[in-house]
Amino acid sequence: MIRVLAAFLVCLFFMPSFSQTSSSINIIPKPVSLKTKPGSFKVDRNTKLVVKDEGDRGTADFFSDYVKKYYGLSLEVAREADKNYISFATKKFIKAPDNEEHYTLNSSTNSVSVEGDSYAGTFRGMQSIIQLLPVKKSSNLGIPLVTIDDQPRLAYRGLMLDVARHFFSVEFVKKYIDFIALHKMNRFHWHLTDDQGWRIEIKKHPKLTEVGGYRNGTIIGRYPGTGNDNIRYGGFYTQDEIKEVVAYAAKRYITVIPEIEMPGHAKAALAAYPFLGCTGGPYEVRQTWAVEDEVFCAGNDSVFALLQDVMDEVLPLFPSEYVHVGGDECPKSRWKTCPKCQKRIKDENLKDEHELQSYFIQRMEKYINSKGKKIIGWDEILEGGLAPNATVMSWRGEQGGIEAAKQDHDVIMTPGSFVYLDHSQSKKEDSVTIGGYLSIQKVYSYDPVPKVLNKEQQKHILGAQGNVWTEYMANPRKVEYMIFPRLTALSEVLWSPSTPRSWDEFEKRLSVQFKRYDLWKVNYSRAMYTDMRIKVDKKKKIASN
Ligand code: TNX
Repeated sequence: MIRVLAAFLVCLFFMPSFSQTSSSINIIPKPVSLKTKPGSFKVDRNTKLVVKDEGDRGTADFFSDYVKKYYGLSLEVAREADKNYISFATKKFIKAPDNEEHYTLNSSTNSVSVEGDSYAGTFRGMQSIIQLLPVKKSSNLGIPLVTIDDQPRLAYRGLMLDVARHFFSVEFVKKYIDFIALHKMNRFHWHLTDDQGWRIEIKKHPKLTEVGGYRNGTIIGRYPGTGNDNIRYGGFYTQDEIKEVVAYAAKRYITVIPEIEMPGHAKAALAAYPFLGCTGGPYEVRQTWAVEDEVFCAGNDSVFALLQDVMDEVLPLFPSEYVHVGGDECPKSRWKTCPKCQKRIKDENLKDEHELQSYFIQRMEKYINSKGKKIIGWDEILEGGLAPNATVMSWRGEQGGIEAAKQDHDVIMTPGSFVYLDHSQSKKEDSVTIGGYLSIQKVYSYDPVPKVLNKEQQKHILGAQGNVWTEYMANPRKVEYMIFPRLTALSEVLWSPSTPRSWDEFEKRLSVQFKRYDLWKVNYSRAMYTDMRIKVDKKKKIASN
């Protein structure tokens, strides 16, 4: 007995205790090719971060900030070193590489080096080094010896945040962008306007934020609610703050795509400028959730003039080639009884209000295209005819995306049943959510490229995105809880080859990632384990009956 106990204690002592050894590499998303050797590289205070090209400086800075923040170690950046260094280098290409986020990573006892095909590739490779570090604060910072050759499967790997239903500070938005970066994702879709709030300063039309940025209360509980808190709520980002966020994201090779909703989800704008609606108001910024009947009037040219002014200020703030114009959930009831809208239908020879919606989007697309940018719209923009150059975000399942790809349009997949991170992640959720049930296993099982499309059509699937609608997320802790761990599963769906893929193998790496969440001090859901326990208990019960 004593011998058994002694053997157990010896085992415990030698157990890696969540630090990584060459036999347990837990990188998520899983690299395309990974080889390990015994041994490790030790990071210590004398380790230099070598950067030969100033373009890789930001990557070294991100790494040194991370090591300082989570392990309390300050590392110096240097031009060169002959031993004990981590180098970040980018290949110089004559022509643009096929997959610019490709990188290689090699570690030896002497050094660690990442080489990217582009600065972005080098940055993504640096994220793999981060994932090779121990998940507990430790003075022994070992990096296992590996050879990695890696690149993403999909070019568009996004996460959206709705800041209209609830407002989030610049500080949290930056943190959110870091979460995206830490998962090797590259798009931040910023849902900036909706019925419940207009969140971006427009200098020519200041009331959009002065009035549209605030509501006089919010419903309590799940829609339709048990009352209203009657507390004034709101906020907005100044254009300087927007620039700050865009620059912060760019340093992480993340593109920010703004969304300005039209013709529906516009009540906050109507409250600010009532002439924008069909009835002329008065309107209030919406205090409850669900779909709103009051929308932008499609028969009034002044509406288009104002929205063009908005675009004149929004487009230059975002280097993104895309602006998202919404297009979803636009009830047609007001248009049906609005003389101006009906006149427009007649004058433009439109069949019905669905075609009027297409007219609206196409007119805005023309303007946006003339400024050198492209539009993205939710899949409702297919109804009544797709705008000629539009990219479709398919959210009501995949059908809209499939249809758009067949019509030769680019597509971003965001189907509710796989990537809506506002849905419950447990059948017994302990806080209010919008409903539904989206387990992490289901997210992990997703393949954004539909098999019903042929090879050419599949090329139109740029990638996919997780959507975070915040009706029931009133603070950052709740957002963290809803995205973790499902975001981690999504990152692998987007980056790693679709085969082989095994939930059981992923789950082992994920259990280590949970420790990393602890290191980051983020809030996350453990529903995955409690739900499994419920399943096991149920099975046991059935077996014993
Ligand atoms: C539908 S997805 C919406 C949002 C809601 C969301 C809640 C989409 C284009 N529109 O306005 O917040 O459902 O899950």
